[in-house]
Amino acid sequence: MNDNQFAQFEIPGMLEVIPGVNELPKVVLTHRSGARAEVYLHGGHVTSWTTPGGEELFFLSRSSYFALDKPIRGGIPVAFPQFGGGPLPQHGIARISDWQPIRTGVRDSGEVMAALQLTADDDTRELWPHRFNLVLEVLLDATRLTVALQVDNVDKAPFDFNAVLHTYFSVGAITRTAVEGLRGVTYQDSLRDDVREVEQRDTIRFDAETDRIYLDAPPHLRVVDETNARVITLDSQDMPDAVVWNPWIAKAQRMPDFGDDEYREMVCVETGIMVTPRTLAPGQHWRGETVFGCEPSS
Ligand code: TA6
Repeated sequence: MNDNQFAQFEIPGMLEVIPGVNELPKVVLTHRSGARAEVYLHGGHVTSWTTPGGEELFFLSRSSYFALDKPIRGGIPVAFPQFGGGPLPQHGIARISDWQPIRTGVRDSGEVMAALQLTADDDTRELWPHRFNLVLEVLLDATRLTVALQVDNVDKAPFDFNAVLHTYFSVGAITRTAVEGLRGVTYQDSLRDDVREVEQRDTIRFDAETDRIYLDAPPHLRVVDETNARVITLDSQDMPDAVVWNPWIAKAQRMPDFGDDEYREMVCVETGIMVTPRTLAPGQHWRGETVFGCEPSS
């Protein structure tokens, strides 16, 4: 990355583009409160969100790859246009592609904004033969991080897509962590041949591998991190489904870019279009967002 390649996007004291791990370029947003966020151009991948007091709220594996042909393990992988397995690479092409910054700024109320874009090219069309624009917009203030995905069909034919923020949260201890807001929601259990059942629990706790897709989930979810006495809130718009995932022991050991014991310090609560793909006609636009908030727990 040469020095002035991204100079036009930088805002002194609030937004810079600097070399990250393995010299991969990352956008660093700093809010006047001291809150910070980091987004790698590789994958359009948010890897860090810290409070004004310096608490890291996203999990990032100490074994993560930072390589152009591999996804980063942790933060917010963007799954597009496919969620999970299928004809494309696992979780699609967006998280293993290189994005470009397209705009940055500071709102009147002080939020710091950065938008990155992935545009279809020969490489993506080789895997997925459609012309699209995918934009990730990040907005940072003292207590919230808003992450929006926008898809434009710039092709002459419709296409179907999934779009997911596959968010990894850092927690003090998975055995003292709870996910709330999903009682009464039908889920598909990825560990039991996608059997569908209704969530009976107000508070979901963890004592084994958990991998469930909740269909038509409520827009407001909570991740209660008892060890750190904090609650992460998720408020989504047009992100109809949610996933709750922890690999637990055996799966953690099978993942080369994930420490054997790291399952203890993370939980994924993912938001987006996971099950029924959305269809975009030529010229159509979709936008979904999740507002992440952090508040002390009583
Ligand atoms: O969202 C849950 C999930 O689909 C799990 O089944 C697990 O595979 C996880 O995503 C991580 O997938 P990845 O391809 O990033 O290793």
